[in-house]
This record gives sequence, C-alpha cells and structure tokens, in this order.
Amino acid sequence: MGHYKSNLRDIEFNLFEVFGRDEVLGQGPYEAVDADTAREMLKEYARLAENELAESFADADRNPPVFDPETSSVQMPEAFKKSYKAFQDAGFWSLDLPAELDGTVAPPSLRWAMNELVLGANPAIGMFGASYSFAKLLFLLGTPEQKKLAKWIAEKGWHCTMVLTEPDAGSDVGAGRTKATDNGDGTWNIEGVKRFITSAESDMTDNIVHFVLARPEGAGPGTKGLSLFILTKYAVDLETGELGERNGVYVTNVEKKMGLKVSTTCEVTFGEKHAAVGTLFGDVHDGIAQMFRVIENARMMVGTKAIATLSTGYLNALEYAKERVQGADLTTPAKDAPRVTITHHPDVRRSLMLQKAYAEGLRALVTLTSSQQDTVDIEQLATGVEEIADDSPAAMANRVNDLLLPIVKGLGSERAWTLLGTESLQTFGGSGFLQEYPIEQYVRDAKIDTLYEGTTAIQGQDFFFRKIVRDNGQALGHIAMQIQEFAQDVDAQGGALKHERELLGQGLENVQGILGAMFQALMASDPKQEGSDITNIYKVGQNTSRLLLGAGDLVVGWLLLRQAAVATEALEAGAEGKDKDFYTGKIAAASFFAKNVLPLLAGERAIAEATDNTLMDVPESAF
Ligand code: ST9
Ligand code: FAD
Repeated sequence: MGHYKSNLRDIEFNLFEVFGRDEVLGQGPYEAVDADTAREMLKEYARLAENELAESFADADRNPPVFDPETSSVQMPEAFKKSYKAFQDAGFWSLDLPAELDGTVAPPSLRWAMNELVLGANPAIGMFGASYSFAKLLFLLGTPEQKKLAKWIAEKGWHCTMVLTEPDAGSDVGAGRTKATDNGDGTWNIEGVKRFITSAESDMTDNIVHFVLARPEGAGPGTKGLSLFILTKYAVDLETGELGERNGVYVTNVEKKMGLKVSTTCEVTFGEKHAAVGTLFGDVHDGIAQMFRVIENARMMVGTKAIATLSTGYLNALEYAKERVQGADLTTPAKDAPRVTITHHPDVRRSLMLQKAYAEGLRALVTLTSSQQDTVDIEQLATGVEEIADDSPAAMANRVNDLLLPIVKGLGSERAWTLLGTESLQTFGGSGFLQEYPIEQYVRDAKIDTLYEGTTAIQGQDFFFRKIVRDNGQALGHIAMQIQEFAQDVDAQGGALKHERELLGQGLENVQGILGAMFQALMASDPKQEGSDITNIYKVGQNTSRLLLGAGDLVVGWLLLRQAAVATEALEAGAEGKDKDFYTGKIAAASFFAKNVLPLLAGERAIAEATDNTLMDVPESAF
C-alpha cells in the first residue's frame, strides 16, 4: 500500500447525498456521464491514484529533477515519469477538454472531485497535467491559429505554463517589466526574465507552451498595461503538428526547494540568446483579465491540493493512532494498568477529530464551490458564449463561486499546512519526524499552497475588497442568508442539532461583527466622508486575513452541520454497518467543530472591533 489514502466514501457523500450532483450528471450537456458512470470513474481514478500515481511520491522527492545549465534541459526522475505516463495512459484528462477537442464533457464538480485524487496522491502530476485545461482556454479564447495550437497541445500532451512572476513583481504583478515589441506581422518579440515558473522545463514532453504576461511598448503601468502572449518552445506547423525551429525561450535555472521538489520551478529568460517570438492571446490586449481565467482555476487547484493532502495526512494519522499502544487510559491510573492505543487519550481524540472535521468540511467547501461552477458551465454551454448575462440563473452562482475561491485557496491552504504539522505529524510522535512516514513530506509539500497563486494576505484582500465590497455584498448576503436560515431552524429533526445550530448562529453574528468593524474603518478612511482619515484603511488591512479565515471557518461549520443533518436522516432511515459508522462520524465532526472552533470567532471579533493603528505607528527600527 502506498502513502496515499483516498476518501472515496466522503467524496461520493458530498457529490450525491449533500450537493445532489446526480441532478446534473447524465443531463443536458453532461449526457455522456451519468451518476453511475461518474461513480465508476471515481473508483478507477482512486485506484490509480493510490497505486501508480502515488508510487513515485517519495522517490521523486528524494531524487528531484536535475537541471543542466549548458543545455537548459531538465532530467526528471524515472519513477515520476512512469507515474505521469500512467496518468496520461488512463486518459481521464479528457474531462478537462471541450467537446471540440474530443473531450468528455463533465460537470466541474466531478472534475474537481477527481482532481482531489491526483493532487492528494502526487500533486505535481496534476500540475503538469493541467496543460489540458490550458488547451481548453486557448481553444475558447484564442485566435483561429491558437485554436489549432490548442488541438496539438491536447493531442500531443504538450505542457503549458502560466508566466507572471518576475524578481521584482510577485504579489504586485503590475510591476512586471517584461517587454513585448510588435513585429507588425502578427507576431511579437518578448524580452525579460521571469522567475518561479512551474513546469517550464522537463523531459516528459517535446514542446512547452508558455502563457506570458508582458508589457507592449508604450502600454500603461500596472496590471492593466499587461498583455498575454502565447510562446512555444519550438515553432509548430499548425497543420501537421510538426516541430520547427527552437524559440528564444530558455530555462536558465531550476530552484532547489523545501518541498514539491518534482514540480519544476524555473527561471525563464526570454529573448536573450535569440528572439523569443509569440502571438497575442485572442488578438486582444486584455492580459490580466485573460490570465485571471487561468489564475481562478489555479487557485481552485491549489486549495484542492492542500485539502487533499490534509485528508490523506489525517487518514494516515488515524491508521497509526489505532495501532500505536502507549500509556494507560486516564480512568485507570494504576501503574500496572493495561496500556491502550493512543486513540483512547482525550488529547489524541481532540487532535484526530479536528483533522477529520477540517479535512471533511473543506472537502465540502470544494464541492459547494464546484457546484456553483456546474451552474455557470451549464449556462455557458447552453448559450455558447462565455459571458453570463446579469439576469441569467447562473449570475448568482458565478458571484458565489468568486466569493468562495479565496476561501478555498486561503483557508484550505492555511488550515491544511498548519494542521498537517501541528496535528497529523504530532499524532505520530517522534515517528512523524521520520521519512519512513509520508507526513513530513506532506508538510513540506503543502507549505507552498499558502504562498503561490497569491499569498494568504492577497486572498484576504481579494475577499474583502473585490468579493465583498465591490460586489456590494450580494454573494455574501446570499450565503449569509442560507447560514442564518439553517441556524435558526433549531427544532429541525426533533432538535437533533439544536445547540450546534445555535453556535452557528452566534458564529455568523461574530463574523458580521468583524465585517462591521471593517466597514466602519473603511468608511472612516473615505475622503468623501466628513472628518475621515485615510489611515483608517490600515485598520481594514490589519483584519483582511482574519476575516478570510473567520468567514471560512464559519462556512466550514455550516457545511459540516448540513452534512450532519443528512447523516441524521440516514441514521433515522436505518443505516447499518460501515454506513452507520460513517454517518455517526459526520455528526460527531460537525458537533465537535461547532463546539470547539466556532466559539473562537468571538475572540476574533473582539480583536477586530478593538483594532487601532498603534501597530502602524511603531517605527520600523523598533521591530
Ligand atoms: C503561480 C502558479 O503562483 C503556481 C502553481 C501553478 C500551477 C499550474 C497549473 C494551474 C493551471 C490551471 C489551469 C488553468 C486553465 C484555465 C481553464 C479555464 C477554462 N478574479 O484589483 P486590481 C483582474 S502563478 C478575477 O486593480 P492590481 C481583473 O481583470 C502567479 N479577476 O489589481 C481586474 O480588473 P477589473 C500567481 C481579477 O492592483 C484586474 O485584475 N500570482 C481578480 O492591478 C486588476 O485588478 C498571483 O496570483 C480576481 N480575484 O493587481 C498574484 N483580481 O478590476 C497575486 C484581479 O477591472 N497578486 N483581477 O475587473 C494579486 O492577485 C494582486 O491582488 C493583483 C493586484 C496582481 C491582482
Ligand atoms: P512577495 O510578493 O514579495 O511577498 C512577500 C510577503 O509580503 C508575503 O508574505 C506577502 O503576503 C506579503 N505582501 C506582499 N504584498 C503585500 C500587500 N500588498 N499586502 C499585504 N501583504 C503583502 N509564478 C508564476 O508566475 N508562475 C508559476 O508557475 C509560479 N509557480 C511558483 C511555484 C513555486 C514553487 C513558487 C515558490 C512560486 C511560484 N510562482 C509562480 C510565484 C508565486 O506566485 C509568488 O511567489 C507569489 O505570488 C508571491 O510573490 P513573492 O514571492 O514575490 O512574494
């Protein structure tokens, strides 16, 4: 048995019992994939993930890719190449392609459920394999020529990259200096150095397609002055797919990292040895908006990766805890009392239940989010256009998806990385520190998730300024209303979750309190308001991460309780055996979270309401 432990039962519970995805599977555009087919696919993918995909996980960490600066080439570990080939041979990537590229059209909820499996087993496979999604975007928004390139990416399995970051432009993408010069013949020359570019080189494919943000000469400053260009490593005959001349895009370094070592992180130099030539994406100068189509997917991917890792971390810890005998039960203090497995100790139980609640609650968050994407996808497939009309049924789903994305990415990565270290690894005692068990690698591999695709600070700002303030609170209000209705329904199911629903209601009030304090500070910073002081905006800035994580915990608490309500019903209907255990665990996790995590929001609210600007007055030299 490899390191990876999937949780297929919980994935199916979310898809079918909580979020009713059988209502969309096998219907309309998803006619080819009904619920039974989806279950079969999940089962086979879980098998593949636990075996062939997971097989090279540790080996590829201990024997990371080797970069040769002379040839700008990278030698990937053989074991990883074998796993990647198994991923390609299985062909499930066809779910990421549109019908026009011979894809199997399936709802995003199923695709993200399947992504969880590969991202938990061997995340770098999912990252190299994201190229099929890039092909889809190129096909959707590209020029006729770029659509042809998209077809070759899909057919030949070429890799794709997203190229934003530069040494002086990380969070601040708009500071990018990479230059684009119009050749006047439909092509552009790109010059500059990008860093930290994932999958920009490997020996697993014969061509690589880069999606590069660069600033055309004369364009304005900031992100709005950036355009998106498509550059291939080798020129491509778009009619035959044959490769031509080498383009002037070279990997000039591959980083040595704390974790996720087999995912190549490259410095890429454009136009230094010879011209790096590309075409303008979709022949329009709309770079940052186009790139955000990639970024939104990548943020969802990063959150899902983190959550998948937490889940397998928890299941490994659970297995260990059930076998590890150490100490006596607290109720039997005699020195010669029988020794028990560590699951008997209240503190170990606390730790395991916290891991379980977050792993399963965050999975539900991913499914809630991807279910919004289903609604949007169905609408787009029906109308044949990307834009969603304001009065369409998908408009609110689109807003809610936008609101939830920073939570999936920000909360998912923060909770996963910390819990993997403080709880999953801790459950193993000293053994957790050893490479004999996968947890130390999980911790190292998952840390990156709070950093790339926008750090947690950036997610917090996105959540407040863009997804709440700029949205006029529409999506937030929509979700808050559902939480409130659920919380107020204290007598539902004979009052089975009465206390927990009350705690949820208090949690909602506390998150609203945090928001209230932030809005007050925001208003007080607005120059249009009488007596305003612009520095009040610092009080907002001190609380954006707090709000993101607090609101995220609230949503997780709500989803766990929704799951518990479904479980209560199933138990009342007479569930037995393994199902009985499963549903009992659901109720226990929800109740635990409501009693142990949601009350902490009161403290967060108190901090937010008491925020002043003394922190900002501290001289830099005093730190
Ligand atoms: C990275 C990669 O870290 C790591 C892992 C790689 C994994 C590889 C594979 C994954 C690929 C997945 C496949 C994808 C294929 C797609 C398939 C689809 C079919 N939402 O606020 P403003 C836009 S990569 C949407 O003024 P600033 C919007 O157009 C590096 N759009 O920003 C807006 O205009 P408007 C990742 C958004 O102050 C415009 O930007 N690096 C959003 O100029 C300007 O907005 C980062 O993530 C949004 N949430 O710039 C950088 N936000 O307002 C992090 C903005 O008119 N930094 N736009 O609508 C940030 O995000 C900054 O906040 C900033 C600030 C750069 C946006
Ligand atoms: P900085 O932006 O310098 O941030 C430093 C610290 O300051 C952070 O804690 C940050 O939260 C904080 N900070 C910065 N600005 C603000 C602000 N305005 N408000 C509050 N806090 C702030 N990039 C790509 O383009 N393509 C890729 O494929 C890619 N893959 C990557 C893979 C790896 C392994 C790594 C490490 C990075 C990758 N990146 C990629 C880059 C990644 O997206 C950036 O590292 C990330 O966006 C942060 O930028 P930075 O490292 O420059 O940190």
